[in-house]
Amino acid sequence: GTFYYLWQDTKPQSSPSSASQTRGRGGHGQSKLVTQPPRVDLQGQLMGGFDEKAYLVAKQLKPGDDPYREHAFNLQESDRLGSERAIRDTRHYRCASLNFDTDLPSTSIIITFHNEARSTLLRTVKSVLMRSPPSLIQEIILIDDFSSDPDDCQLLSQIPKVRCLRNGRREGLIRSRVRGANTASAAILTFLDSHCEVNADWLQPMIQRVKEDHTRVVSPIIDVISLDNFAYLAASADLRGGFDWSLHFKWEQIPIEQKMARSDPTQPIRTPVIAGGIFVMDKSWFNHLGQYDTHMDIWGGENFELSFRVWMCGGSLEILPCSRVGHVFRKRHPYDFPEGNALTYIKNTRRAAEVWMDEYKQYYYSARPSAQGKAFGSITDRLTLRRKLNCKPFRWYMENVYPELRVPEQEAVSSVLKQGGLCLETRGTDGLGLAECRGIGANRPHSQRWELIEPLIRQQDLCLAITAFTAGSKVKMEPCNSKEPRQKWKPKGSALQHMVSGLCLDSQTPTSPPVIMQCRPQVASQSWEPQVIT
Ligand code: UD2
Ligand code: MN
Repeated sequence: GTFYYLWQDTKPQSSPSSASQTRGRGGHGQSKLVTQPPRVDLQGQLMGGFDEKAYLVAKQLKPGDDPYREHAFNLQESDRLGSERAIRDTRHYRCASLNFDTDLPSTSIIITFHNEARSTLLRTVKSVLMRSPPSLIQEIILIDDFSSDPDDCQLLSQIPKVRCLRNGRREGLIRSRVRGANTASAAILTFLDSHCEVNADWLQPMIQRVKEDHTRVVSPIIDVISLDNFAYLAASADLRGGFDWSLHFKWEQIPIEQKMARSDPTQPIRTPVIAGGIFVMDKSWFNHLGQYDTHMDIWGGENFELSFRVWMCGGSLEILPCSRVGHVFRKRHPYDFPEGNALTYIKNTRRAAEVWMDEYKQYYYSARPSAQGKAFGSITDRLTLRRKLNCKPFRWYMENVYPELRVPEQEAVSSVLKQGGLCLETRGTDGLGLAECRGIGANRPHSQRWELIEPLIRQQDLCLAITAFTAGSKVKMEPCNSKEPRQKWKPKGSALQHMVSGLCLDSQTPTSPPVIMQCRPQVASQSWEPQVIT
């Protein structure tokens, strides 16, 4: 369950002295560098009678204690920062000029935690109160998942709008969030981890998107708060959520085709899965879709289950680049798993795979052989839910939402690519041409034996690639790389279409080397019949 992430740090860093500059003054492009805490009088209103000093002082690191031991981040640094601080406004500058409806609906913020550090928990709550339009915050619901000290939560309920619910036993984050959602009074739910800091205008873009279409489930860009020094670092705006077949979450680059089509950096980014911790969802949509799988325990896997369910049952997932929330990413779990970390992750992800992944679950089991035979409880209710909601098959998800996720290579089937009586063959080191079909046996450099493993058209470790993205460009052979856009092809009728340029493989005349041309159905020079050979 470790996260890895990429960040960019291109914009000028604010110096401590610039923290005193007021926002929006001067009218220069750089005037919104820092997201300010509010003026002191406003803080009084926001925090009510809550005695912040007493709350923090009661639980401080003792001299000589390892600052990483209890929370897997540097507690000393977190405590030193206090309950609020200015952070850099990490959004693209064009985000600041977006407009939102004046009558946006309010939201219930749901934060579940188990033994969170007081300083990070308070900063999370306070950043929400400070950096959100008050009218949008209906309430902040804290679910104390049976932490050792009930006061961690209880004392915070002295802050206006903050409510505290304590579990009578350890439930894990999934059932805790459902408990929070069930008592929420607003029509929109906002989930947060307990060690976050929200950035300027984080909430409006998300509520706006959900208001416009209640089936959207939206996430911010999750900035990185360093677990060592608590520096607030801008995450790259070109990432989305992805995973591998072992159901391990990862951040990945937006596919090149989508990136090229993005002219407006404020536009939402479609994402196959969400990281899981920070998202906004319409409450009735959350309930309609079956909330969460409450037989999942403690931590992990619920983000896949929710993501598959949202996409396959008629909704969508997106990341909104104009909304930024910082989160302390850790390298290990600071808390215990009653059933053990590995078994819990397997149970949860097995449930997600068994309910949602259809025949594709075989790839999950090959990637995670230890999952086979492990207990995962009954999934009857979730299968019934899937049927009742009339959700699409996982194949649809693969084809329409996450085509970049390759299914593991099947034993390759070799075939010739036949055009009339001629066959496509390689010539020399990287050239190509058409020649009389000689059938099998011929080895490189004049091989006619191809393996079509979408998206690649390969001969051993060399793959068919275009040389440029324009009509008339030649094709050649080069070392295979399934991430290389020039090597991505898909069948289109009897033609072979290059996925990114949309152009088709064309032999022109049998004597000239093949090129890519505008696709024309049925034209002989673009027809390539694969014929399996053994
Ligand atoms: C990520 C998500 C997290 C969750 C998880 C997969 C982000 C930023 N974080 O892991 O929200 O989706 O992936 O399950 O996307 N907690 C409890 N009870 C428990 C265990 C945890 O309340 O038994 C709380 C915990 O205090 C925290 C939240 O659940 O507030 C998420 O736990 P985490 O921070 O350890 O998970 P993280 O960020 O590694
Ligand atoms: Mn977290």
